[in-house]
Amino acid sequence: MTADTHTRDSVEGANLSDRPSPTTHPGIAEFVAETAALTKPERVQWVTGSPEEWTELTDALVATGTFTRLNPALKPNSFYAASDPIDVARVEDRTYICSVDEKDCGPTNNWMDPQEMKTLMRGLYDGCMRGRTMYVVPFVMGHLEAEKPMFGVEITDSAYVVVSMLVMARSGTHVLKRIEELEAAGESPQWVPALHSVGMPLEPGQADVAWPCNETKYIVQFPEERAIWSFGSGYGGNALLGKKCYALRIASVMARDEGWLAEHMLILKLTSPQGVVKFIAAAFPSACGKTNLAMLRPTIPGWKVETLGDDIAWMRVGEDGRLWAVNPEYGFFGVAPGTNQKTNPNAMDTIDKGNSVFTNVALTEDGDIWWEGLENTPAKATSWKGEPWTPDSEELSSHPNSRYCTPIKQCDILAAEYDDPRGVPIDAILFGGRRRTTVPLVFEARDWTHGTFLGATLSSETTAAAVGQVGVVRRDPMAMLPFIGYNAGHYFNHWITVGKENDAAKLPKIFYVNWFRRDEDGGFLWPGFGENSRVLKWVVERMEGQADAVETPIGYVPTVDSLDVEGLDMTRDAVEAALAVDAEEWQAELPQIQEWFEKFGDDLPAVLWTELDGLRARLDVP
Ligand code: GTP
Ligand code: SPV
Ligand code: MN
Repeated sequence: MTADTHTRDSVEGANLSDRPSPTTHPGIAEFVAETAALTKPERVQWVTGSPEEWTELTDALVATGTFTRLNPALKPNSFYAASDPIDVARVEDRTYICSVDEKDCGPTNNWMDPQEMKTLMRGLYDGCMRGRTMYVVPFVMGHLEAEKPMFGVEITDSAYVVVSMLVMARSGTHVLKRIEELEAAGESPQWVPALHSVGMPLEPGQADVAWPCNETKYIVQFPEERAIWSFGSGYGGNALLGKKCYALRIASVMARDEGWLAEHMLILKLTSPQGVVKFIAAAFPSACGKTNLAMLRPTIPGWKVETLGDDIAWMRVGEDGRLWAVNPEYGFFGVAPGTNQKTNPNAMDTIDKGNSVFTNVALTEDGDIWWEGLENTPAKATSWKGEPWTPDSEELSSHPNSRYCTPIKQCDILAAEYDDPRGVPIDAILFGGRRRTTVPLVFEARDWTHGTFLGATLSSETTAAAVGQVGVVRRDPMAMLPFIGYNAGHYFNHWITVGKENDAAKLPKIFYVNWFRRDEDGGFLWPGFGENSRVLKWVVERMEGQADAVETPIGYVPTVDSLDVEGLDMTRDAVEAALAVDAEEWQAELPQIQEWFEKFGDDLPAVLWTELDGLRARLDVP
């Protein structure tokens, strides 16, 4: 250690110990003290969640150039941010599940020995917060009043992350108070330590940049310890650690151990014209339509959709044998491009209320935001890269994974049940992906095990939500490929077990959908968005025993007449094409599924092989 850093250490040490510890919780106090000693920040700030603090944080972000305040007449209390172009999406190849035993991580995750990873990362964290503020964000995923609240404490050196966490998760002093109360009552509440740094210390006199980050990135989960270490990125899924890292990767491990499910699913409430209410959960891979379906405005008369969640569902079998779901989040972190008053009016109304952060979209001259697909194309704008942009520009104005971050409470169609810690009983689960061919608009699984097979073999084109090639078909089981915190073979088995140990009649019915099938000219066969209400109607009518279906080798597909296409500008041929099950196309899937299953060796539940054999036989392949 140089004399210089030594001096700074002592100053910082004095700084920290001068203050009374803001928490009586020994574990949290220790996490904060140890992290400060390692990362050596200039100061430590406990995040309260007060409006004054929000103002201070956002003013500071405007001062450093990270934020541009949007025109308050158009988007009150809202901000524009542009990231470093090397930090725009989740980094799956830098994401690790550091289980003690490599076998528990499974063939679909990156693994490193936890001690080795910690040694490596301690090296990166050493002094990484120099010149910065270390923020401590107490948060809870799900309800504070839950029977067993799912607490977390995120330490971060990014004010952008703090502001985003305040939107996306219930955060601040009231959460810390609750942890302390439970602790004092001898309940030892569980909390996940989540450490985040952008990995860009500031030397004395060094000017900051608008989007600090590091070329080296690590997004690491320690499943046995229930701990998260993230380094080098400020982007949503890599940095807002309550979201994918906790509510999916760590929570999926807790769910395995405790007999529940942590899933990459939206939750919606659907009411029919007759007043029949159904709750539907749906798992589609990243940037494949969850937010849009969750907030759908039905085009068919008399039907109503209300939103409960757009990204994550935690589901437990209740005493009544039904599967009850809650959304652990407090905001939406939605894909911007393609969102407009036609495709998703409810999202537009939510962000128009303000209190939102927009990242990597375009900034207009009147201080509003714009992106590809939004109405009122501006004559001039500044692109996400900070360059002048016009409609004639060759480059996109907005990154394809640009996002809005907005409070869920601002959504006009938020269902009242969102605030119920018990959640809602799920009637149907939809799996779906982005496939140009092969997969019909909708079909129904034969039973829970077959539904698990459909989930386990879910395939979709890759999207801009993760760094890497876009448009490549891959298996994305239950839309959880990047989010299963343990061996995916064991995860499939967990799903099978939920079906076995419970009354199948009370569990949700499982369906599979594909809004993205194309015609010969490359156009979408199905109009999508609000028109997807027609598919939801068929799903409800199937559950009520009212809609016809044809039994095909892959499952139950609507008859052309059972799908309500009244008023749709679609020929009967086009509807048939959207629903078609082509035996040859499905035969071509078989070797791919076989290869996918072989990855898991003995860890794949045998019944999934049986399901594959059944499909093969029904497709008349010897
Ligand atoms: P994550 O937040 O990444 O988990 O994604 P998501 O599943 O919530 O995806 P989202 O609803 O934001 O949709 C991603 C993209 O798909 C957007 O550009 C949408 O406009 C587009 N999209 C959504 N639904 C449909 C649909 O029914 N048809 C078509 N063609 N596109 C759709
Ligand atoms: C996803 O990629 O599935 C998202 C966005 O929902 S992020 O939270 O950044 O992972
Ligand atoms: Mn997601």
